[in-house]
Amino acid sequence: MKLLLAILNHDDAHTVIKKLTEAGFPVTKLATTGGFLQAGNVTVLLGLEDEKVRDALEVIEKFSNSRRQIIPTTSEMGLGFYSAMPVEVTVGGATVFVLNVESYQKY
Ligand code: 2BA
Repeated sequence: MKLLLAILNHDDAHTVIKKLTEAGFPVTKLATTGGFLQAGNVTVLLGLEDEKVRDALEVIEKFSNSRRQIIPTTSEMGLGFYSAMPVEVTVGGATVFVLNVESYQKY
């Protein structure tokens, strides 16, 4: 058994979760925040049999899009003067970890 931990862009999360659920995958949604952008994203947990991992990854890949995002940053210009320096980063699609599950119990 595997645990998929997928970090999704906030704008894709609704569709990805809907498609995973429609395909019969159990999903738990967590509200999370990216450390770099300090912006909200969504992390989903899926526990599933090994042979279903590929199907779930296909759904996540299909409905996750990457985006260019410009963020303001500040840098020290000397003499205490700070200038706004916009930085462009590519966010996503999804960042997915596939973990081995040692044990799975329901009580
Ligand atoms: P954030 O940490 O907010 O990062 C958003 C995007 O900013 C990243 O997109 C990446 O393009 C860029 N970025 C991140 N750290 C950077 C740095 N030190 N310097 C320059 N640019 C940087 P993604 O790679 O697609 O990541 C999207 C979100 O997925 C991340 O949001 C974070 O919440 C999560 N994530 C990505 N890789 C991870 C990892 N190895 N472990 C845990 N979480 C991860």
